[in-house]
Amino acid sequence: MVQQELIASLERQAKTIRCLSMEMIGNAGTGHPGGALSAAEIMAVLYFKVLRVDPKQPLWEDRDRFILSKGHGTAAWYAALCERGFFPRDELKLFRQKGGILQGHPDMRKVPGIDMTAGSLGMGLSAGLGMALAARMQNKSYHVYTLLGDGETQEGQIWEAAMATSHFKIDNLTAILDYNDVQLDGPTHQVMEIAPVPEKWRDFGWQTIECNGHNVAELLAAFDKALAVKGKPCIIIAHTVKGKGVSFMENTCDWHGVNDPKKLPEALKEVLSE
Ligand SMILES: Cc1ncc(C[n+]2csc(CCOP(=O)(O)OP(=O)(O)O)c2C)c(N)n1
Ligand SMILES: [Mg+2]
Repeated sequence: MVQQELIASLERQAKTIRCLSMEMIGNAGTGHPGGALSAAEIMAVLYFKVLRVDPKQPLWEDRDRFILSKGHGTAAWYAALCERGFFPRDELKLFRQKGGILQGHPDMRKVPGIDMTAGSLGMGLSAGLGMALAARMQNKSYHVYTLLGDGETQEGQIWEAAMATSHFKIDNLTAILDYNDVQLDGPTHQVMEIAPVPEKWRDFGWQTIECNGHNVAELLAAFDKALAVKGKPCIIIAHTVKGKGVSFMENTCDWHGVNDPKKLPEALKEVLSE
């Protein structure tokens, strides 16, 4: 596929991910719209270009691993997994419902394509480091990707894992930071400032790459560059907008979780018409 076609198709996938996310959250009347919408392009690029996975063999031993460390962002992840063929669309209707496999937070025992359970923030990078070390010990060539929330990086465990990852010179793991500068209860810089972000990660021995997390071409270039880094881990700092695509959800913590279920049909209408 030529680059322009690839970009256009990934943009379409990101739109589908937004629409399915709003449909799922709308059906359930509950969920986390803000952090799902900010990760739509990241998910599209991962699942439709970057990750070597096979929906027909979800447990293929050489598959790349992906961990959604910000586990509340499941709506976007389930949408991507479904579109990639891991389970049928009907399953999405049971998001956050009894009898379905798609819980609010991801469960590796229930959902094909999910390698790590999450929801308690701060743990995904440590799990990813374990997987990356396992690949090294077993002479496997798979790559591990972990998506972190910016508020999540206030957790101490993230920095313990960051230090260990560079200590072990791990270069088969890429972290992605969904840097939307909003967390559950306010702007991240007000709740507890995490800046200067690239400097902090570099001080911990990481290579850093910054990009616009809603620009598919920039994300593609960032993932390419990250794979070329040798001898140390790399983090893609993706600048994003929480709630991206729904005017009344953008840049606010009010829609971290569902604020007013009655407004969800309007959110779906906005992403459909984008
Ligand atoms: C250890 C832990 N503490 C608190 C929470 C509650 N919680 C869920 S999401 C969230 C905010 C996360 O913000 P951020 O990482 O910036 O995610 P995003 O903006 O992408 O939604 C919090 C505090 C949690 N899930 N786990
Ligand atoms: Mg955030």
